[in-house]
Amino acid sequence: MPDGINNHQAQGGAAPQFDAIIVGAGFSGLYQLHQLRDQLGLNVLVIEAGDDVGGTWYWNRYPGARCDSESHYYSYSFSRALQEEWRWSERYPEHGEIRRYLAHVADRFDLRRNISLNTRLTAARWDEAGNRWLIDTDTRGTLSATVFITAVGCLSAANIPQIPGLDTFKGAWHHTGRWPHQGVDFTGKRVGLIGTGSTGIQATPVIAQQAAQLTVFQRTANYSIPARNRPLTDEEWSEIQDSYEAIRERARSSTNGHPFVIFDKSALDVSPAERSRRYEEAWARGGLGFRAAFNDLLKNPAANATASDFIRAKIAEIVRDPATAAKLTPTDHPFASKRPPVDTDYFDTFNRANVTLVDIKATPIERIEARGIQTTETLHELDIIVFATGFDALTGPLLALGISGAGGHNLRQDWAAGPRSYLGLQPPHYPNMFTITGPGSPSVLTNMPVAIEQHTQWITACISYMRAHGFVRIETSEEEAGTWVAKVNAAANATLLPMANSSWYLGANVPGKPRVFMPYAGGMAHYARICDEVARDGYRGFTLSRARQVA
Ligand code: N01
Repeated sequence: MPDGINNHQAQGGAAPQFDAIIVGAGFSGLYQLHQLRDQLGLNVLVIEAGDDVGGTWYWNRYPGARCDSESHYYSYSFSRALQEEWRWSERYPEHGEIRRYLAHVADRFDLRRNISLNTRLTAARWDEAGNRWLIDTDTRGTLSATVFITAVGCLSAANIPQIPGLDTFKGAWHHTGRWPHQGVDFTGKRVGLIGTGSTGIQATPVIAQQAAQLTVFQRTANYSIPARNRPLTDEEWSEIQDSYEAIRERARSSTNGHPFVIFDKSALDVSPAERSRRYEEAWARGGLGFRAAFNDLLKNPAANATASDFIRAKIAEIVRDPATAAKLTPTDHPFASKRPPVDTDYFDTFNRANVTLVDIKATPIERIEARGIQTTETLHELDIIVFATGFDALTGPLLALGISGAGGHNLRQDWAAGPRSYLGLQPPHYPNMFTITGPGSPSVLTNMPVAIEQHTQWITACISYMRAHGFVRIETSEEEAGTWVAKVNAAANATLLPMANSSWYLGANVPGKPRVFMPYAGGMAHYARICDEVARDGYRGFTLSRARQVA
């Protein structure tokens, strides 16, 4: 049993008290625990619904699941020893390897004794009189903490479309974000896969190799860049080790947490021949760094059109059937205005005899029935349906927690028209609560570990400051949140990001969700500077109170 949890409640005692309760044992929760416990000496508990650590990578075990950030920087930078002892095997880490890494981190820093696995938070309530959070759980009753920290990730609430008739389907169906741990055997099966975002694009080529027949149901055609995954050689690894600090520094001082060197020219300031050479080089290198081929691809529509056209031409080159190539060609949004997928043989997979593409904008899904998916055109008979339909991103995981704050506030009601939060770190009316990579912070627009380390370190410094100065309560105001939300909107509007109508950044993928651009697009390094200034100014925008003021 983790430290601090005892059978108080079974004996009818008060809720066990902690200095901090963290929900989620992925990248954020593990590091936040390490800092609060081992730097500040706090009594901390992490609550985790899964039966092991891993967060996103605990749940996302679908075929082909691997990170699109490169392994050597999709990792923690806070411990040089950890960095030196962990050897990544491939350019991009596969889901199992990331889980092994996070399990190693949990063991190495002896974190497990403060993690309560198989424990689901069922509600979190601010107790004004006690100036504490009361955290209801399914297995350990009610716990109490001075500080409540959400480390639930941005992409953890599965979006399963409400297609009529799903319950009548005689085969099996799975959402990629809730993949069975024992895996799914596609051998000899007729498989239908719905969704062509990063996940569907990773899963399609792998499922196609095993299934008898794969039918991909595409609503929006997507740009995708080849990953060019491969094993990392010893020579490459030793080069990485030699320049690790510089790589980390570049990642931290970038706009997106990746250590890419952005070519410092507009795509329009070079000759067509040079532009094409640069795109070819970026395509050959592969990965998300394609966006760094020029410095204005996400700002200038004309510059972006050159990249979009280049990728469209590649699709036409790779896919042999012109009608399929045309369906796969994105036309309704600029490249990278949705999160660009990174693939291994995605477009080429449509050259296989056992793979079919269905454009469900042209022939929408009407219903699911016992034998398969019925579109307006035909019945696709299937044994297995894979929902690669993404997530109720950013707000979904937080709203699922059932959080109620001060003065009768309830997060679901407060965010009915979109998330309102100061710096993406705390909503008004929720004292002593922090949201790691919450909406309004750069989060999903970055290489996540960089955003996570910045947030958790900031939160740790804030709690340390409060304790050093005798503060017991920190809260922000509607005014601060409103000003910050305006900045989040302005930052998005300075880019092409809001131009993708179907983007989950805007909540557009979930019916009924307010259309609000949720992450902060002003750049990771710039955002970190703002957070540092806020701290330096005595936590400007927050009100800090001492015990007697609170009482
Ligand atoms: O989800 P998505 P994802 N009927 O929302 C379609 C991260 N990630 O799981 O575009 C039919 O992008 C939807 O269509 P449309 C990464 O940040 C990271 O693929 O809304 N189709 C779309 O095609 C990524 O961006 C890694 O028109 C429906 C697809 O389903 C994020 O996760 C790896 C539908 C969903 O695409 C989400 O990616 C994988 C419906 N009712 C993912 N509803 C890393 O490497 C939705 N769709 C770290």
